[in-house]
Amino acid sequence: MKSGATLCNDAEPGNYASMNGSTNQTGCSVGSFQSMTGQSSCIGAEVGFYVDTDSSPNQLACPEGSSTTQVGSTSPNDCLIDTDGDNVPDSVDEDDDGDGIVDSLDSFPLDDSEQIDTDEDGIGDNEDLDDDNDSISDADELEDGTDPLDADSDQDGHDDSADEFPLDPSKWEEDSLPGFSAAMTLCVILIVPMARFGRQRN
Ligand SMILES: [Ca+2]
Ligand SMILES: [Ca+2]
Ligand SMILES: [Ca+2]
Ligand SMILES: [Ca+2]
Repeated sequence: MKSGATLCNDAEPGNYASMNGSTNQTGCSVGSFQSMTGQSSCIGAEVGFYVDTDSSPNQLACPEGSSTTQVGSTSPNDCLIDTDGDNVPDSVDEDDDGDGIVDSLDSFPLDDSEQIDTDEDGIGDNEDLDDDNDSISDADELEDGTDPLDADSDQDGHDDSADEFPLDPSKWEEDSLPGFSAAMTLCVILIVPMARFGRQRN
């Protein structure tokens, strides 16, 4: 206020006056701003914003896809990558892509459209047309009643694609006997008649 004046001046934007009788205003420090006149304090830059100059009337937003971790940031360097744009940077966000699956359980922590890769071929189950990589498409497996997430639906050691009875754990091909491999089945077919023939000759 000038000597002899009867009215006080309001502190200007970017400044404040904290005490009655102030003869001058004080500029806001870096990391804070004041957009209004006549204020007694400044406001710390909000999360996602920074102020890198003194006496600033406004705060600056971080570039898209980045955020600060706390209020009062003083530099654009405080803006860190924030994949899901929730103002929690990836470095401190437990779910970087914001798909509801925490990073430690998410096979695609930076892709909110994928979470699981059953056959670990690098293509997420949502995009992968053959989730268990047994050469039978998910659509065909659902139609056939086999498990699209398990290459060996009946757990008999023979993948669905090589199993004529993919839902019957006791056999996997037309000529196989329950519990016998194809080679053993062939032996039984050949040896039993030969043994009989041998007995007949004796
Ligand atoms: Ca985030
Ligand atoms: Ca996630
Ligand atoms: Ca896959
Ligand atoms: Ca399949």
